[in-house]
Amino acid sequence: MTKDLLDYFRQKQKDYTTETVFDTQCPFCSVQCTMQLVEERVVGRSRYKVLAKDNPTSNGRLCMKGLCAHQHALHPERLQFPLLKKNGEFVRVSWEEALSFIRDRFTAIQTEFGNDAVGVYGGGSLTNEEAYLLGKFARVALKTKYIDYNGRYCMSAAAAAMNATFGIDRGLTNKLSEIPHARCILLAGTNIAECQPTIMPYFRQAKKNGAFIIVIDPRETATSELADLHIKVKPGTDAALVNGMLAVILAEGYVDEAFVKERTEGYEELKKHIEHIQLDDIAAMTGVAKEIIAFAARQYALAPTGMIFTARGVEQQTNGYMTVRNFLNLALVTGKIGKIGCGYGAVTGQGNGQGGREHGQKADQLPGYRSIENEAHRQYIASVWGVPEEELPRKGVSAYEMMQKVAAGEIKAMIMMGSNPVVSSPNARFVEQALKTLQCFVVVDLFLSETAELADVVLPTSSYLEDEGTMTNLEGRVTWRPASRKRLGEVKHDWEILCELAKVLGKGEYFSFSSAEEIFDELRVASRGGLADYYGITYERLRRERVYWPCPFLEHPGTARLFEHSFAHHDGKARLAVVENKYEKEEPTDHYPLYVTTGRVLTHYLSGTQTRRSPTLASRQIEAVMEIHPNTAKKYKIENNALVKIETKRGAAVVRSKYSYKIREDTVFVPFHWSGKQNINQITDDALDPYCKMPGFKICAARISPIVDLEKN
Ligand SMILES: Nc1nc2c(c(=O)[nH]1)N[C@H]1C(S)=C(S)[C@@H](COP(=O)(O)OP(=O)(O)OC[C@H]3O[C@@H](n4cnc5c(=O)[nH]c(N)nc54)[C@H](O)[C@@H]3O)O[C@H]1N2
Ligand SMILES: Nc1nc2c(c(=O)[nH]1)N[C@H]1C(S)=C(S)[C@@H](COP(=O)(O)OP(=O)(O)OC[C@H]3O[C@@H](n4cnc5c(=O)[nH]c(N)nc54)[C@H](O)[C@@H]3O)O[C@H]1N2
Ligand code: SF4
Ligand SMILES: [Mo]
Repeated sequence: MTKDLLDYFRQKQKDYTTETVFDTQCPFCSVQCTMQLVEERVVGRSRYKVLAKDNPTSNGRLCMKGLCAHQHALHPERLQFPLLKKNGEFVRVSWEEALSFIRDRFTAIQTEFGNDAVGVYGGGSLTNEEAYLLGKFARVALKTKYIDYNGRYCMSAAAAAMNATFGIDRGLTNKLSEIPHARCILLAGTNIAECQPTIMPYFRQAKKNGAFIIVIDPRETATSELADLHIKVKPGTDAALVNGMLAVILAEGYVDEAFVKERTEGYEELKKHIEHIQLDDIAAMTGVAKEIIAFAARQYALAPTGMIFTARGVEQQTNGYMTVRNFLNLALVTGKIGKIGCGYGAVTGQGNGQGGREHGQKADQLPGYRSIENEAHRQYIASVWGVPEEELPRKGVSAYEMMQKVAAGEIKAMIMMGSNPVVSSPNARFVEQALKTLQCFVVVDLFLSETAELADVVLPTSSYLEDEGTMTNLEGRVTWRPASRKRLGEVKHDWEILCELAKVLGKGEYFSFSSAEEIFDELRVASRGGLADYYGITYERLRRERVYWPCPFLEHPGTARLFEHSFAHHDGKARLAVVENKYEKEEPTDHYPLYVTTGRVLTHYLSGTQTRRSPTLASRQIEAVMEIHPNTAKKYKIENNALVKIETKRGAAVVRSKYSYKIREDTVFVPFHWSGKQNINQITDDALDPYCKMPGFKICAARISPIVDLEKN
């Protein structure tokens, strides 16, 4: 080709191709991997590339969900305009009409039934700024005590347990990069390989360094492939299993006496309790041989360093709180905390599962982990917000209890921001029916989700590509998510929506923010002096680094490792707890003979609103699949890849069978990412943990039967 011709084509290419690069952070899990979306416009068409960006948490790795996230964000079904239901149909309306409608309905309902007749339901996908503002909106603009969020279904058991034992709750007590220093790692009810895949290299490195890895899970998973010992525990029995391990540790003298004496309270009671534990009983309860229990106990206790990680497998139980407390007992009696390679981690779930639980979305909480029932805390936050302390509501109730109050007609209106409980709540049919009774239901979402379908008003919000803000990742590190893509249609950011709603409700003066950074600056002050102290963290700093909280002043480096010298209780000591082997749970019966446990698969995320809209991710798994042992399947005449009806006392779901030798014969596993007939939450149990109100998603008793294949008849 001649040079002229080449120049001609080069010029032509320039005319027709533009490239825009958007720096952002994955909208999905708690690792918060960083990336660039490259948008190429070629002759009027767009092409997208995703490039991983380095950061000290995931070191430039992305999993396939992150690589595909833009597919839902750019999906044609993204909401672009406010919708109002008129005669049962959604019609496009202006923001003005939507906001006036909400103002009129909320005001009328509150005037007639009181402020608490309106509830607020948030989510762990919201940025810190938005989670903070949602809490402030409930307390200051609506003056309602009823606010809670989907993290109740996620982090509440571990959070409550850490608060009780340590006096503070931060997902990981140590930074991820300490994992390779641990010589024994206990992974209980956590499937990191599918749920936080980009942090797996830390565990692989630990193994290379000689760590002994113990996985406790009723299934073999992509994570248990790493294990030196896989304990295939009977679902729901982890608390007893740990009692067995503690019995061995105490009996064989592996207790770190000096640590226990100096740094803990409650050892005598624990010791008395553990003396009565019989390993034979524990083996019978858990389905794990006593030799295995003893072996695991010795491996952990005798290793020079060790870390324990739990996630929803042990936490989403009606004794999730007590179970986590027992894992913390294990770390404390062996002195394996507060040192390099020694610590605990509740592997956080959602992108902002950590920050979302610190700044006031929770029923009993004010920003900075302050308590809404503590007079000094109320006084401080009231002063930051410029409202009289006595006007701040008191504590409300947990997420599922709010749904019960909706069903009972006590909560008559609701605003939901960032959750899809029609798919993700336990006993989902009940929740769906309850939400239908609301006199005014407002949903703020990216899509017309299964929950948004039930709303009177749906407000369109911006995605991770468009909405700047901060998120706090699983390490307790605050991260800054840049976002610069132009918003579609009339979309507004969640925080803007809250500011505008506050304005029409006559409270605009408390919500006069014009950027996420301005909100963050108020959050910094509101969190100052609290347990989750963000005061020393600024946007300017976050643009350069990811900062661990607590970070009380500007020059503070952030706190990577907690509890080196003391715990956060007033006397500096951690609290050991007496944990029973058994707490009441739904158990299999003749009529409902199998355990069902629920969870996740690699390619889908939570209620699936987002990942089911990504062609690449959806094609990897298009429907809900029940993992079942072939022996169990034969017993119930279930063929492989066949449709199966799965029933509990609460209802039925239809899923496809998948034979697997990796699961216990008394248990089936179903992911919860699908809706309609496939929604497994139609059958899950709505019993709540009495301490933290976590539902027991991970265990219920069910029966299964084949769906008759019509073609064969
Ligand atoms: N791909 C993907 N990744 C995600 C998410 C997603 O939806 N998809 N969601 C994010 C969120 S919000 C969260 S909370 C996390 C959740 O992360 P995880 O808690 O790791 O995920 P789950 O699949 O819910 O449950 C983990 C394991 O618990 C096991 N399990 C079930 N019952 C028991 C039991 O009684 N005892 C024990 N020991 N184990 C049990 C299950 O077999 C499962 O392998 O993942 C985050 N990352
Ligand atoms: N059976 C069973 N059920 C479970 C679990 C289980 O293990 N088993 N796990 C539980 C856990 S751990 C969790 S975290 C919950 C989560 O369950 P959900 O709270 O339902 O979580 P998502 O699917 O993320 O729903 C979020 C909704 O918010 C929208 N959204 C996403 N980003 C934003 C945003 O920035 N702003 C706004 N306004 N909307 C946004 C999405 O489109 C989606 O419709 O599910 C729980 N349910
Ligand atoms: S889903 Fe989690 S691990 Fe995967 S890219 Fe996103 S943040 Fe990273
Ligand atoms: Mo979660």
